[in-house]
Amino acid sequence: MKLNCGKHTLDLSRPQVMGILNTTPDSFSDGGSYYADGGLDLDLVLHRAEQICREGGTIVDIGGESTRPGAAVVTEQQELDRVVPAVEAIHQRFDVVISVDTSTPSVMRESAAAGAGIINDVRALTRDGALEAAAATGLPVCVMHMQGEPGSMQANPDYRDVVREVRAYLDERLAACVAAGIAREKVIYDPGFGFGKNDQHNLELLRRLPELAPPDQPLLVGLSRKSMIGRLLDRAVDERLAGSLALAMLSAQRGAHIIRVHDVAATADVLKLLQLAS
Ligand code: 7PJ
Repeated sequence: MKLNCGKHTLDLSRPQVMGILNTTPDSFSDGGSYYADGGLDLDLVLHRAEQICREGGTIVDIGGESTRPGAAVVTEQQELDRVVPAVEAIHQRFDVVISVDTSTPSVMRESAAAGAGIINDVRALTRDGALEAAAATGLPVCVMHMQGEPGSMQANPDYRDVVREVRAYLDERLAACVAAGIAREKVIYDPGFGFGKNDQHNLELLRRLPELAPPDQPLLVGLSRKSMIGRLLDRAVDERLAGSLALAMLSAQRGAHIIRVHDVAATADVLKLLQLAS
């Protein structure tokens, strides 16, 4: 399976590592890392992008909105200011696919113009104008499942059959994407681990990962350092590497094509050995 991302093509016959770069002041793991003197520092952003590339990441995922419960609401202009200059700077210097983690139509359009290669939307292109904006870029889109809204989604997640419900939602978003003119093979499925799911829901989604997407659809998984690992293993955010690696390998074995992570080098090692031993 191949994924055409503008001037780059990703080979999804082996799992690809997507490295996380949050240009937010307040994300749970790397929030505020790229700020100096109160503003976003593009040199720090470029340093992180360089690290992701050097360590074996083939996609850099740039986000300008924290979806952590309780995070500050970001305005459209703030998001544009955090994301678009970062996309432009990375695009000029590195031969890597740039993914933008956004639900905002103007951020999709301007990021694509600045060189982005994937649109990654935790709201699955449900905001007004998002489907049209994403379709107009011609880029692949990642549609993620979420139950509820970031501020309250973990209060009381509720499903009869979490796998069937997540799958049905993603199938519905695929149909909406295709109706809007996005090529079917450019729609990436993502169950949205931790987005309106308790630990049992997340574990059931992991166990039955192959049921979550049609076999010919790209599948992205994000579990890196998430609070489920913290709760199941009783580990603080900076003690979740082993747990994250275990889940990255499990996901790849169960069919994930793109693994979204903070710890790129360690994940790339694990996936390389998995490939060699498969
Ligand atoms: C995900 C994401 C995910 C996709 C975040 C965090 C929260 N995008 N953005 N999938 N998670 N596609 O990293 O813990 O799971 S932000």
